[in-house]
Amino acid sequence: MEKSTDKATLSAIGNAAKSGIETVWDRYAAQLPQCGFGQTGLCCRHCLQGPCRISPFEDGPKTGVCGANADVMVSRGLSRAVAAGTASHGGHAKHMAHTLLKSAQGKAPDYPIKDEAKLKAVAGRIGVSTEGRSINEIAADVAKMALEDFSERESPLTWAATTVTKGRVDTFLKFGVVPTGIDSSVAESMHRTTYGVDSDPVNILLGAIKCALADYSACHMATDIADILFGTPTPVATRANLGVLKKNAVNIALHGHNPLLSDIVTQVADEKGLNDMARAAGAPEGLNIVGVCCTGNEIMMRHKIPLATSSVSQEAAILTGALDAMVVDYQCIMPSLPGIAECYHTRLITTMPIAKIPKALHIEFHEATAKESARKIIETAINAFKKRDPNKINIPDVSTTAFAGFSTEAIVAALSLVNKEDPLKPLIDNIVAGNIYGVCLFAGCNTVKVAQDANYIAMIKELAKKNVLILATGCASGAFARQGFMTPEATEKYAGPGLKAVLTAVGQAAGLGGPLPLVLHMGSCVDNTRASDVAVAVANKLGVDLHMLPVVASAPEPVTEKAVAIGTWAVAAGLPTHLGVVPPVLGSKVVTEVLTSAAKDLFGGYFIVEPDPVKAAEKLIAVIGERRKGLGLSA
Ligand code: BF8
Ligand code: SF4
Repeated sequence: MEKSTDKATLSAIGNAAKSGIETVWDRYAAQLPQCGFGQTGLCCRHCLQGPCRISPFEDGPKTGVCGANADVMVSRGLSRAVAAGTASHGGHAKHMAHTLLKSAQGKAPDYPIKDEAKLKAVAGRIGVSTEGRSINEIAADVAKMALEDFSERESPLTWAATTVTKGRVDTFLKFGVVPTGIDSSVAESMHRTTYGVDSDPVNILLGAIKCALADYSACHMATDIADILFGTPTPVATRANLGVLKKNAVNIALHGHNPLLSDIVTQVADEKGLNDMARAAGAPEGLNIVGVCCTGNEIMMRHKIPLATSSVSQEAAILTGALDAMVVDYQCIMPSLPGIAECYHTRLITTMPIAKIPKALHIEFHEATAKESARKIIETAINAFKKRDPNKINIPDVSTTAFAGFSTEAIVAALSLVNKEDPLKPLIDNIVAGNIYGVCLFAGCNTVKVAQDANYIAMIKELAKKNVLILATGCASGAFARQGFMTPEATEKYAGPGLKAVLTAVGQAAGLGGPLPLVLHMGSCVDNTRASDVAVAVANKLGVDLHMLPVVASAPEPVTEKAVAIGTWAVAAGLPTHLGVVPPVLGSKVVTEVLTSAAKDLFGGYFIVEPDPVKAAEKLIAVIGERRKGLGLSA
């Protein structure tokens, strides 16, 4: 099977093969054929009487030992995946909220509030008064309200209730899926899916949706606080792919998710002393910070840091032989990394107490002494550089320009150059006129189950041709960045005439002298909420609800439980949501039917599972057409 469409990744895997180093693709091959029970969701290990499996054939068992049938097993499994995703985004958001509080209390001096306007905007939205109060007083109240969203409360979560349309809130109330606590939603999901609790598959799925809405709240909170502490992104030009590693610099990759670590390391890497130290160690170009995965998106948008790679190809950064340290926090970090680093001089540095990996070097990162920890990390990388083996260095000469940093605020600012009084009007007018046929948000990961980036490339070409505006986050951003789709040239090459005209008009108003890039990079996975903010603003302005908009989402190469949680809240938000990999639900007719059809009657959104990318694009275009007709627009 083809492993990747990306030349740089293939070159790095080639290095691995020559040196006898195993990569994710070799480990996948060793797993084949994967278990059919697991693939269809028909196994359960929720109690010690198991594991139980249900036979998809006539003659095998139709229930587990306790009597759980296929529908119960599959819905419980899916619900637990959503809960795990929510716990991850919740952990990230809570970490941010605690740091904001410490910042406000003067206990985290390395985290001053950078974006006071964003702080005041968030405060205004959630009802924290700003009149005559100091920034730290406001920040402390915002942080406390954020922390209150984690435990069980009587009213809906602040970060859910204040960020969606009134219509959505009513729908969520009607179906009893309003979350009342982020952590408590995770706990409730674990409770109701343990041995002998919820055995009604539809009720279990509604529970999963409630938990997914808690995930949404956590994502939105994480984005808000990241902007408050580190600045709201504005468009920047940088580069992407492994060619951003430099032979003559100390290369440090920041990998994981939370900007609490990566932003500080990036800031400290600008210090002259550390760059002098790198030069004295024999690296004439000093320090070179690069990003990997979502934290890579965070520092790409805020600091123009180039994105080396992402997701399924994370090992490739080490396989260049030129990476001196890979610094990680949490989530999506393959446990294989230290084993690969060991074949080179690379130091794999873990930083979080909940995310250690044997054989990695652990330098614990504390908010109170953040910059000090960051300096120690960088010094470790410089020392590792001295041990580089020149014979092992093989950096693929592959990288491309990528424009990033299209936050909601940046998009509104660009549109206001076209219409100052009413920035959303040009966007809406062009949707109405059909110059923008619809909008597709690409999110999620790369998986070993698809040749890396292949689905993204095939889908974007089809959608752009039909004038669909493309937004991207997470490793979808990584894919489009390294494949050259985040450039004005891609707009010229692939956009249909209507879309090209709009992107050119806005790009020229913004002084770019050409079109905006074909893909608007909205950030990391938690930043999917930036895209939903744009959709909410448009819906509110049109006086309709989200499920009526010609807006769709796609995760063409999904991997993680976080992606499952995000996909589930996208459906609850009313978006038709495409998955390019079949999730483990086919063992249950009820669950499959609810996710792909009945959900539409309840929420307007539903899953479209289609592994063929061209067919998937056609289906999304057809759905956009239906939505347009529903609004009385030309289809
Ligand atoms: O949160 S897209 S592989 S890095 S899960 Fe992970 Fe998937 Fe990448 Fe970011 Ni999102
Ligand atoms: Fe088997 Fe039921 Fe236990 Fe699951 S909960 S392992 S189906 S007995």
